[in-house]
Amino acid sequence: MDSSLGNSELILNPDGSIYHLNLHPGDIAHTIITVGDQNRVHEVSKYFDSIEVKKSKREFVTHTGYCSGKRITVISTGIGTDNIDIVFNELDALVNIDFTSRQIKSEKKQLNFIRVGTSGSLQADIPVDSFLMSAAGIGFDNLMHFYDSTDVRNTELESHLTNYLSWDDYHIHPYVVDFDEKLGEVMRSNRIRLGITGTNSGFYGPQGRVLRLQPAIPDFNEKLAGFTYKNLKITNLEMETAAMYGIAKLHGHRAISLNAIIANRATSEFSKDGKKTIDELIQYTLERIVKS
Ligand code: R1P
Repeated sequence: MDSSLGNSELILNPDGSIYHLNLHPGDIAHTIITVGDQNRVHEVSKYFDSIEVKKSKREFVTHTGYCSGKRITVISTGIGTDNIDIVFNELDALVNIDFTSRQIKSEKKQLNFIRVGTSGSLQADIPVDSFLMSAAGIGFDNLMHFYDSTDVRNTELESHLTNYLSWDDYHIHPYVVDFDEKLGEVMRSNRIRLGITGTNSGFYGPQGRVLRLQPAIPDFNEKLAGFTYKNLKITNLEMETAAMYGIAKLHGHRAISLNAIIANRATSEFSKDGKKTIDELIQYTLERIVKS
């Protein structure tokens, strides 16, 4: 039986690059920083000593270069878990699928993913302009339910949360995936707090923001903020972490999500200089990658 991947499944551009990312195998390093905003790619790569690859398509901008002797890729994912599905599957394909034979390689390469993103805190005591590392991601979107993913999920935390929320009427089935502990150790310091991150499929209603539309679930953020598991609280909301943890783990890669807290939803504050906070998190991240 022909086990090669069909043209409609592994889609390559006429120049042989992968469909959405426009990248060839060899264009990426094994250490990959992901950012949401494509303009943030340059904010990371400006600290590189040299840049050897600069490619883009749609919102997916990639720079690969060297930072203090370490080869690093920085790529923008755009917003949301739907984009994470595309970016993470295509990055894995670049290292673990032979584009000529269209066969999955027998020897797998492991990638390290580090998200440098922004997020809103749900806890009054986690101030704007602080850093937060996601010990786990709770996906309120459905992405991981489309994969055979039970083995990589923290089903114990999932059932605690489901019992606590009692949201059966809302047809929401949160999935939970833990961070990679080894990468967590590399990125950890007194400067960065640990928490459980909620990932949702929108910025307004799905994160409890009310402008003109009324929410279906009353006190969404307050309810999340009240949940505790093994001394960790749900600390923040954003739109990528749970999916990146899930897809990375399913492929056998490592992933860690680092958040610059630029909003505090409990106190209604927003950072006066979020750009500076993000820049500090970028420098923090690069320092730790280079040292590792
Ligand atoms: C929403 O404004 C976006 O900001 C956060 C959310 O996860 C979402 O992608 O992260 P980034 O700043 O990394 O994009």
